[in-house]
Amino acid sequence: MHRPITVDDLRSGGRLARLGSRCLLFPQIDSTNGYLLSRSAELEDGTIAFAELQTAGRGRLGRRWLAPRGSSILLSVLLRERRDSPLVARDTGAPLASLAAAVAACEAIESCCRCSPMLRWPNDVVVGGRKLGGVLAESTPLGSHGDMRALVIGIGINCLQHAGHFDASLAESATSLEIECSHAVDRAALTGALVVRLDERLASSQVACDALQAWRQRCDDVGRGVTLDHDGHRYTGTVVEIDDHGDLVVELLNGGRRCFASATTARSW
Ligand code: BT5
Repeated sequence: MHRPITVDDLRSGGRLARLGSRCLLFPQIDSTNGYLLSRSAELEDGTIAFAELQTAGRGRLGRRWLAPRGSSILLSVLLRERRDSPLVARDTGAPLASLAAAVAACEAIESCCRCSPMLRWPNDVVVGGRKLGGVLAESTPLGSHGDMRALVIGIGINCLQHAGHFDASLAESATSLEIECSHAVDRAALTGALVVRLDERLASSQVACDALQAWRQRCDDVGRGVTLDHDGHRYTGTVVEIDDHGDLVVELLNGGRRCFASATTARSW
């Protein structure tokens, strides 16, 4: 059913501890992440932004997120965190927050759909080896003292697309719940479930740290071959582990072990 998502849908999953202080719905916007980041000084912690269409949806490293109007969940949340919070510490890619949100997306999908997504480092939600969704965590300093940061976590989940709805460049790599599930997909119910799971997973930095374990259990990257682009160089090797910072540890083909941070590393599909 193609009806726009409402504020009631966003709150329909149950009681919220941190998220939902304010819920903003956009029929069309450039990017929900961009909106929350640019207004982070005036918006409250826990603000949610949801869009039916993004005209400049963002992926990592300057890439685009493409989704037809009304087809998807395109949702971002704003958190105000101390600069030394594990959620934002080390780099602006905020790897722990991103991993926690990806776990929340899988949990929400499993609770609403007969579908069990997997996770692929650093931020992909996948089904059958195809990308169903992605997470983009971005952060910016707040205020003049510099001890607080705005952390914006955006999630895109393909819900109602059929094969022909995807951009030609995504034909081989993308999928949707509509394609993967043998039943009608309730985008509104899934949106409510996602907000609740995000609320649980992002309520505190400790909970987000715990999400790392859940993330590892849903990821089968370890032992697999991987090709990565980092700092102008291409690296090939075998994944050893995802370490406690959310970085990928790789045994390189040409010898040695190296750790790759998500904020600066692109992975070949
Ligand atoms: C991501 O980046 O996967 C993060 C996606 C985050 C999107 C959400 S939507 C709400 C919020 N507001 C925003 O502006 N963004 C967030 P990355 O790993 O860089 O993946 C991007 C790549 O995935 C693109 O270069 C395409 O190859 C592919 N792609 C684009 N749209 C896709 C889609 N709908 N389904 C599957 N793959 C897609």
